Amino acid sequence: MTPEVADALASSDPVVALESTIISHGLPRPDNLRIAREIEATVRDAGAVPATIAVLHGAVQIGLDDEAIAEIAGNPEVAKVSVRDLAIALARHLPGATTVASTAYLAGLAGIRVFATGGLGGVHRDAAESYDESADLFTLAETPVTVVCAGVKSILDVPATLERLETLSVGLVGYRTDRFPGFYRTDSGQPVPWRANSPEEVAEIMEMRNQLAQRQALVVANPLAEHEQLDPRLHDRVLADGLAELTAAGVRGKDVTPFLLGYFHEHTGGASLAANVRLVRGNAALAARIAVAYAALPR
Ligand code: PSU
Ligand code: MN
Repeated sequence: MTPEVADALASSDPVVALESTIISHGLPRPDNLRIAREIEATVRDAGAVPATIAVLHGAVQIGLDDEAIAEIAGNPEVAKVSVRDLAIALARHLPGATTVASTAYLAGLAGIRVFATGGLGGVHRDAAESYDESADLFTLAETPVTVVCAGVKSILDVPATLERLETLSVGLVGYRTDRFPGFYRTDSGQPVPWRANSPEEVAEIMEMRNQLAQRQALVVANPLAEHEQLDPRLHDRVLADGLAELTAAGVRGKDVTPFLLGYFHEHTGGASLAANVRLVRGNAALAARIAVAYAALPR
């Protein structure tokens, strides 16, 4: 853990956990390094300490220095490390970037209560045959962190993912919206059961969850503004082409999500990348404001 993060946690100052798979596998090199630093700066500007999480040199890193963030962004050998991969990457001293699942898990261990990402993993569109459901869902069912995201990635089966979140008792509120966001798109076409209108309201909900000893995550779904989203027609066309390519190329397992995100970034002339950066930065800023409001609650 960096001294800055350790100090902030020791004094109950606001800290926001950030994942590293989005840097290594979700965003194209070389822009990813600059974007990773911008996301951290966004958290700082909103009054919290960023703690980007990864595994390097046989240790869990909570907070990355310049060298560590450059390694995650630039080294193609960095593995995508979910919860089940953590111990293996650590034991072998392999560099690894943590997913939503493993970042949430490690943030929980470190005592960090708020986490920002782009979009959650979930149930894939062909799941009835492939059984492909992200480990993010299972981990969020037993990890009491608040995750700020732009819904789940639009490459997924969104209604099925919402059903799974309900079954797993993962808390879900829309941030200033009654619609579940669609990652690159403002609206996934699905409603959210509850809405929260301020960081203070989210902090109150977090506090009530503590009092109920709830061990599931709270998902705060924060949409892109409509004028910031990826053009829905371009989105739907590129997604259809990407899914066809995925099948033709026989991509499976943990390569599916990076493949589809990469397909978007290559086939939208930079528009999906711009939307992705905007939504992650929006989530980082909101997460910091929630962490600030939570730290300010009377205890
Ligand atoms: N959100 C983004 N980009 C990403 C991811 C999320 O904007 O690359 C990553 C997260 O690390 C998430 C992972 O946990 O994609 C999901 O992968 P899978 O579907 O294999 O579980
Ligand atoms: Mn999967």
